[in-house]
Amino acid sequence: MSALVEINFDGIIGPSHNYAGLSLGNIASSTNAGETAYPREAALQGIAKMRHNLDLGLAQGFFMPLDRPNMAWLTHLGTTVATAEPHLRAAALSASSMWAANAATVSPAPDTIDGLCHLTVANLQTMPHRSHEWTGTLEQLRLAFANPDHFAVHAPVPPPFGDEGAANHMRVCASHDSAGIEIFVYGVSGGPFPARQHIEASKAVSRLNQTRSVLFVQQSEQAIAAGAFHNDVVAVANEHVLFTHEQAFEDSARVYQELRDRLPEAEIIEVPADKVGLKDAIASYLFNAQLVSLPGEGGMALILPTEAQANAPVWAYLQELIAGNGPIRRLCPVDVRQSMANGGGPACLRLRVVADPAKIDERFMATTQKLDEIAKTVAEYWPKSIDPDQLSDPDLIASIHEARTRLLDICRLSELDR
Ligand code: SUG
Repeated sequence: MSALVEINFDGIIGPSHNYAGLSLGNIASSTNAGETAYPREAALQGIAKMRHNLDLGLAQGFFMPLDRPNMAWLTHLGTTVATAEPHLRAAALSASSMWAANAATVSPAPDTIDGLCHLTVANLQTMPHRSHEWTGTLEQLRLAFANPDHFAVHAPVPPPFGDEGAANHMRVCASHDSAGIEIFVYGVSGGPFPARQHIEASKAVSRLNQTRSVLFVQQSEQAIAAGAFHNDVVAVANEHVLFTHEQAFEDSARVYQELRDRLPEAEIIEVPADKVGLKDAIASYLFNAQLVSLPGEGGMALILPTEAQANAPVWAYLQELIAGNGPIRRLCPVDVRQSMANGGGPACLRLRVVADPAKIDERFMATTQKLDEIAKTVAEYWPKSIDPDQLSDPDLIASIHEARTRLLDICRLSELDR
């Protein structure tokens, strides 16, 4: 009897959430640089999304925010919060671990040679503010997925090969608990913007994760240049469905053919550029939806950012999509605007793990009651607002630290308090 289900682990949005404009090639991050951020509201939006997904009958987990500012990182750079240049201070304070899709690449047990569920932590080395996430992430994943009979957690691929985790990885399979084809999407060039996923990193992750059936696919230069800094901004897969923009891949015909050859029941929903242009796709984060299988005969649902509903061509396309007889039956807009303003949609906020929930440390598994307690702590301790020019304020730094400590405490995860 297989007990494997898809669990979405969301990164709880940390108390230092701010808009520092740190991600070149991420249009929302650049556009909103310098704006006032609202960490409390941001975290409550994330918690409401988790609650919504629990209410749909989906399994849900979460990760703790990392300790910010990262003092150890600043020390290695020979500086401190007080003396650091503003760009380094902002990088040390970033709450970017909220985007759990970049935490690791997960290859579930049915896909791997040794039958374990493998997780390789992403090195995120292209962006300085993300390059120091992996130590805290590794520590947390080793705790959550500690059971060696079911999981293997790997340290990141070494530099210089950039790896951005599950944001550039898709899995196509007949059902979550059957063997899948794992698609690793890498970039070669992004025009004016960096290609953050290196093919050598993708290959290394596929080896570490012991995957059996893989496809290495080049992301289109056009997509990266238009602002798709990760593949999950232009494509998403769930079970036998690949939902993708026409211009997501350099050679889409080959990708579709390979998929159909290996899994005849694969269904490819390609959104044509003349219905939804890359610009609207990226501004609305249409593809950064969580494409999920609802329990029972519910079919699939797209958990979309409200920005997709507000975009006329995108919403018109989606109405047409669900009116047809396809696998996607339901649209669920969710408000994650605070994260969206830094380029992080519903799918960025979560890491998918197909596993038996009973084998995971239960402290990381969500229930409505736990989410209520977390929301209470957030409401009490998360800063209401942060302006970028406040980042050196010692009182703010102290309150950010205290907020996280309180959260770890109520989640019985104080061993992560370092
Ligand atoms: O890495 N934004 C993140 C958004 C990550 C989205 N994740 C996925 N697509 N899976 C990034 O670009 C902005 C931080 C700032 O500018 O303050 C930032 O890091």
